[in-house]
Amino acid sequence: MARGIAAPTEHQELIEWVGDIAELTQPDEIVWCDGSEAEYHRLAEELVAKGTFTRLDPTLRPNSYYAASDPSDVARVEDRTFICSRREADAGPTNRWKDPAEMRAIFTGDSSGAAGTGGEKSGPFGRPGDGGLFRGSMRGRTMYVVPFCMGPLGSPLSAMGVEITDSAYVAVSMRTMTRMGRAVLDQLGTDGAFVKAVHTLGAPLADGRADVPWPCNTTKYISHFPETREIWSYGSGYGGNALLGKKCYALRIASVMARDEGWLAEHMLILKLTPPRGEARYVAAAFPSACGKTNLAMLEPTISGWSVETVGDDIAWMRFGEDGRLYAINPEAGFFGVAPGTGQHTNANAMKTMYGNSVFTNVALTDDGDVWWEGMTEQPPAHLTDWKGDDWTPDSGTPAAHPNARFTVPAAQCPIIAPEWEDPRGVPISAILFGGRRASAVPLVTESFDWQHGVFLGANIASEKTAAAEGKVGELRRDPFAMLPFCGYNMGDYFGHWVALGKDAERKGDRDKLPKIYYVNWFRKDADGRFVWPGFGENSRVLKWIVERLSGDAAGVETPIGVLPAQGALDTDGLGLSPADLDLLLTVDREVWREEASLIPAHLETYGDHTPPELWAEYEALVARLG
Ligand code: GTP
Ligand code: SPV
Ligand code: MN
Repeated sequence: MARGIAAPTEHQELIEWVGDIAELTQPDEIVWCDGSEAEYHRLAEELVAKGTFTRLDPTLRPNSYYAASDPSDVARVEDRTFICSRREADAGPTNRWKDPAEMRAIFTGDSSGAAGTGGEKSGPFGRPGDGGLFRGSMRGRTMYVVPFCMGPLGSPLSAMGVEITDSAYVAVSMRTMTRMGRAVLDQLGTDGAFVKAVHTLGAPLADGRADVPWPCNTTKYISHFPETREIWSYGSGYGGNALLGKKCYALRIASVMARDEGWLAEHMLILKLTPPRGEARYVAAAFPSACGKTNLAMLEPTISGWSVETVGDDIAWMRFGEDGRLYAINPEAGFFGVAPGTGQHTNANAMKTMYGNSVFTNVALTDDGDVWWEGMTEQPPAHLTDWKGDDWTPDSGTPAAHPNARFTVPAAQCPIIAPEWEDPRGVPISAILFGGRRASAVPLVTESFDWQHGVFLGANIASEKTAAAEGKVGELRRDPFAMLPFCGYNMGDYFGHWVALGKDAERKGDRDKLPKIYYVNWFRKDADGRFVWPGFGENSRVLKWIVERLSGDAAGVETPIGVLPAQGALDTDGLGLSPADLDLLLTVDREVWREEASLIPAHLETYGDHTPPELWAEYEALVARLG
């Protein structure tokens, strides 16, 4: 950890940029993070002293901390998230757009519109006193310079960034979530490319003003400049808004890089599945936020002889290799997972992963200095301190943990982490799963007819909203490819990119090497509102059918919406599902699906002439099959 202005690098562009941001934001001090364990401990100590962190009992959970956010700063703020492309059409109808010059003026007060050039002004961001949210926003605070790498260091599939932040919570979290510090500066050398990411809590400490445990601002901006590959985040300390390597870079900016360079940056888990006999397969799956990626990635199969290992739980970067196969890396080094619902019976591997070296945000505190949340154990403790800091008992009538409470843990601690999870070449993907929360209509599993039909299924993902973002929980919304909040450009063009990759493969004669695409739904409910499918470890049965389909060993029946397991092909032995349950999970009700199909044109029309004609053709074909 280097204090003061002396930079531990000779990368001139980086040094100048850090100087510019310091001049704009006016921190008391600049610290270059080296990513060492000693630095982590020192920052954690400082956070304990400030009241942001509460140290958990080290005999129960070593080197672990509890943090409670400001009650207003608990999730991603989608309506404050902006894509500032030069042309509004490039942000598309589902992102909030602002002109880049206008957004810069809001941040820096410099209305000249020239990014990074000072002209006749005193600095690159205009004169002090010109206003702008970032001007002086770090006063009284330390500015941390956090060099990070998304993906294994040195992998041709990886990419680097530097986050400047005035939050020590962000700095320590970035150490868990990314490869961070000295080694990244070394890799950057004197002229390596990096994404510039600036984050401020927007809570400067004016003369003598006391700090609070979770500083933030009621004004928030999560802004992306896709053409210049920059991120500016203001006013929030919450993960998805503040850990800029994650959703802001690895999805929003990276999806633009991927479009330009012919690869894919996706909201997907990556898992390795090994059958009792036969070779291991790698599967990627996109489900919307809080819809089961972490759980599927760490699944404990209930069927004997099968094993699952984890490669990633939230983001996949994928590129076609020389051999025509699609290779994926997990760009992250940690898990930032949903705590509620995670327990010994649902996700024992996640529980083991967070044995120590973990940060828990917005969970509840037990009286003996550990953490708890709904679903961790069947019986809640008799007394807790809830996420708001209030006394809590099982009779309180409110959740003890916020529904979007999260754990932050190193991926390497996962007991089933795949040995190849950091392989610089990535892992070859055999199947891609799409899915969401659907109480009705959508079967347990559907196989697409081909890549293009699979793209159509991904484009039509609809899911009931969860607590991962601000807004009404439970409302059904379209979340194409589980990327609605994360696509950094026009979603219609993104569909086109997926279609084009399939056509490329076909042209090269690699059609059969494309991953097969499936649609799954663990969340079907019966008339009493009960989940019909037991989910979690039992989802291995669906993975089994999928892998057996890949090797031609499982039977399927064609339906108007895709191929479903033939009778008896899905292993449901010992589940005790009634014939009515099975029927609900594995049949396509034409009437219901005509209704579903009738909603598709309005969805595709959202993107106007950016919607690829191939998706309209898929829609027409669906309607024809439904009769
Ligand atoms: P993000 O980190 O927000 O992107 O979410 P995620 O997709 O990784 O979601 P996660 O696996 O953390 O699951 C979120 C919630 O869904 C948890 O409360 C889980 O208990 C619940 N869940 C996960 N898998 C299943 C399942 O198979 N069935 C049911 N009923 N619930 C599930
Ligand atoms: C999600 O909301 O999809 C997450 C958590 O994985 S966050 O990093 O906050 O976006
Ligand atoms: Mn996510």
